[in-house]
Amino acid sequence: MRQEPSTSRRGIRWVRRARAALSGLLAGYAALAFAELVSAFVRPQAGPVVAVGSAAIDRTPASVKDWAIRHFGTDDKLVLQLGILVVLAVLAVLLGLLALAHRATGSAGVLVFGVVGAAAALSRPDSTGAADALPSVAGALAGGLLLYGLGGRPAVTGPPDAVPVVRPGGERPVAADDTVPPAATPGEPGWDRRGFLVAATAAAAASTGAGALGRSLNGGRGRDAVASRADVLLPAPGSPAAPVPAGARLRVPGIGPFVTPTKDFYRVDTALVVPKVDATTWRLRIHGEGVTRPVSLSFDDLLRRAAIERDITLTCVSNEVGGPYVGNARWIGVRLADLLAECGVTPPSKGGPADQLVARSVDGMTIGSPVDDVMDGRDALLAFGMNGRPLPFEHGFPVRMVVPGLYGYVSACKWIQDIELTTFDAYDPYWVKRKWARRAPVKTQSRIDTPKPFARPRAGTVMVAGVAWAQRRGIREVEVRVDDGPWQQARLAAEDTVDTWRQWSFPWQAAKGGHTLTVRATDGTGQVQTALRARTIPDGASGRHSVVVTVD
Ligand SMILES: Nc1nc2c(c(=O)[nH]1)N[C@H]1C(S)=C(S)[C@@H](COP(=O)(O)O)O[C@H]1N2
Ligand SMILES: [Mo]
Repeated sequence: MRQEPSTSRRGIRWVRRARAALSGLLAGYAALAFAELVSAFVRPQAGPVVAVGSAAIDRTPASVKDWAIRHFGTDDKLVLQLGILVVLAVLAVLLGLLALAHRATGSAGVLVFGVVGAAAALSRPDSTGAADALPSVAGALAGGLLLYGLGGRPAVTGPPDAVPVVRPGGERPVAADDTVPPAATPGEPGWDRRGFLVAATAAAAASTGAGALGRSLNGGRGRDAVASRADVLLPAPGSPAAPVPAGARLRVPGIGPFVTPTKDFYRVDTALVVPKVDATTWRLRIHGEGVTRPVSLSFDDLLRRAAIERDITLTCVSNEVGGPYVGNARWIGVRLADLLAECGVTPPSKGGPADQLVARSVDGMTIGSPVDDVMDGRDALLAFGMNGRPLPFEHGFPVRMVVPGLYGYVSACKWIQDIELTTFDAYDPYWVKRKWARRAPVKTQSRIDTPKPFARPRAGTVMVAGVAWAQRRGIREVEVRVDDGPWQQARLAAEDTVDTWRQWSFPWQAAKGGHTLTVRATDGTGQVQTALRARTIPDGASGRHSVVVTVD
């Protein structure tokens, strides 16, 4: 048949393309695997995916970050890393195809990714120096060499185990095993099919081995930290939290628990790899303007101080009206104000030179709080315990700040290692550089936990219930409105403290049909929660939570 040759040529072209694409993917895989291995000798955070992901997080506009948090919640980091991997896979395939036509150029393209990864790693605020570039560079070299090698043309077009035999008489090389299919089609560059398969399999196996070794070494790095956490004995607080009043917990099905279980406590941070800090080597430095007696404290130094225990509701500025980024926990730690006073710090309202306290974490986060707020008598904590246990790594082990009444991004530095006294004029911390407000006290808010949006309760008495919070001011009243009806008093659970949220419930005589339930709170100063809607940026969402239900 006439068509046959052209059909098989087309077939060969496709085989070559498929091989090239596979070579690209393998090169990308090898690059990431070897980068993982090398990162185990530098720091896991210096690995290219984490470095590029973190650099992307740092550069994400506030609105996109908000969108990501809204849509993916705490999974936003997983989604980001998967996204990076998908993009890398596509680019790897393209580089493989490029290498088919321009072997050196395609292979060199892999090195460009190494440069990008290295630049990202070096640009991180927690970068510890030039070594952070090594994982990306080493990975890219491995990937580039592999792509070059897989595109290579062996000396003869036989399978690699078909050792060419050159007879003394000078005959032409012959394949040692003539059952092997004939050598690659003339003109096709590179390995024959079997040679390619062997080389590709070997490369995949070596990469998998390198990556697995890197993984396990990286995992091992955290062992000291895990051991140090297991060894922590929380001190009995000299000033325990008053027991939560029995009336503070409502028994309404569907309402969030008064104390948020640690495993359900929201998590918001920029860390792609949760920092694992060894408490035995951890230190906290306090220094800066007006600090007449700077100190560097160990974890044991902190544990030896008088501990206090407090119930404090923590809120994220990214929480939408009705959103989940708010939680209430029992914290144990030391009073930050006492420590600051011992260091000679005077709040600006009493003539001190520094009005901003900048907390720095081991992962380079900076969080600025007003010195006046931290020292005004509220229970601002350097916390090492949460709900009776040492802080979980996700929530800042070994030590974090917790300041009642301020959103987390201006107060609640996790994995803290440094406190610097400075001024708002002199320094903008991480989120302020990204257009969030310098000062952000928590806004009065209330939320309907039950019924859920679009629920279909039966007509009759329906329990509407939820929480309301206005840390520092407390909650005085909660009201519910059905459709455009009058505001009606909800029953308030007992108050634990002004720094904790308050549960409320409202027995609603529900008539059939569609209804909108709306809630509003009044804080301890008599201020009614505003109906004015504000976005989360720059200083927290406002407006009232509504839930639409259909009564059957
Ligand atoms: N080191 C560090 N601390 C941080 C953050 C962060 O990104 N990095 N995020 C802050 C924000 S925005 C909030 S709301 C709280 C959340 O604390 P949680 O994750 O324990 O709930 O941590 C704060 N502390
Ligand atoms: Mo936050």
